[in-house]
Amino acid sequence: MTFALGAVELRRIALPLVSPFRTSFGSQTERDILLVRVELIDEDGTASEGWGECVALSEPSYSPEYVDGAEHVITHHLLPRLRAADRLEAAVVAPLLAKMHGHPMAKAALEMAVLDAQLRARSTSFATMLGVTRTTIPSGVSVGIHDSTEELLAAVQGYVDDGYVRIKLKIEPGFDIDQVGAVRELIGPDTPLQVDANTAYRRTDGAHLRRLDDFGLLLIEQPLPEDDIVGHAHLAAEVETPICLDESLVSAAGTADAIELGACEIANIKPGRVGGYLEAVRIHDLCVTKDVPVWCGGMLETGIGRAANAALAALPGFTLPGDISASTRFYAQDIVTDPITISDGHVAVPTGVGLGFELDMRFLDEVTTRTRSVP
Ligand code: OSB
Ligand code: MG
Repeated sequence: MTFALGAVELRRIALPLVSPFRTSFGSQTERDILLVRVELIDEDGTASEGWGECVALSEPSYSPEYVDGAEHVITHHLLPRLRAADRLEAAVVAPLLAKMHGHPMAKAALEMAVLDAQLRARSTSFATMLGVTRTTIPSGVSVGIHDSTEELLAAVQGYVDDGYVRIKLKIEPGFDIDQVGAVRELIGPDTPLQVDANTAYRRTDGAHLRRLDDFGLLLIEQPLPEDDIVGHAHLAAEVETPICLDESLVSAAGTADAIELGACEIANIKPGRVGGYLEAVRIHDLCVTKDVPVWCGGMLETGIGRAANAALAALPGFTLPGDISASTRFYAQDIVTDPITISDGHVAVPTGVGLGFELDMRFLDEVTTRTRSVP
């Protein structure tokens, strides 16, 4: 069953966060998200709808992409190339777009919408397509930078009470050693703890970051700028805590190189950052053969991306808890009728058709700020 591309709609939504989320690259209070709706038409003329979520943030502060840019490149450079294809399915999206450099988050949103539609057309789920057998996955939470250590500890305690099995702390110079030590003291030695610097340190910070070795962390995520692979390799030799890459990993080929160089002892896989779920699976497979543990990152997704991530993270190489928290960690209300919830520290792997979510169209319309049909 292959498809022709029918109607395409780009929708922007605004969702307020339940509390500000601050990282070393900035603070967010609201999420401005681009959704892609596609129709795939099968040989009999039957249309199937699919939705993709673009994880680009409002500003190019995490990576070079940003939501207005993603909408522009999709409209003017990516969609015309999909329109020209006569046999569309998720597997051909990346090859069709390969001549356009960069923009992995924009490409991933398109591939995701096509994937959702084709799975629905075939009445099957993403979990089934992936062949996963786990029915639940452990749930970790990402905790932002706070104005004081007291506020940080209160936030962490709340997430521990919610049942999260792994805590990740955002850090930056001036909000690191003391705060991580205080959290370790609060949660005790046995609760898995890790940190994420979002590129806030420099090569000369090795001795400083080595002080984190005292706290029994699972990993240090992306301490150095994304292009500094050799710096991460040096740091990995200097610091006992494993070095994990996030921003640096944008493809399977680049991930293989980073592993080869000793820069990537653990991999954070984010489908949007690497151009889609199919490339994410290839990175997972590569890491399994290289014995590199992987976990699934997050980008404050709605129920669309959160469902797909929960299925992906059920693959066997995802041996560490991901940033797949309950929808309520970020949003008072989700745009799906079946938001991800946490129970006993775990989230259920979605089994519904498509990527595994159903939209709450009433609420979606309420939070929509703009809808455009793209020819
Ligand atoms: O670096 O992992 C990151 C959110 C936005 C951009 C980058 C990152 C994050 C998070 C939150 O840490 C992860 C989540 O969605 O829970
Ligand atoms: Mg990160």
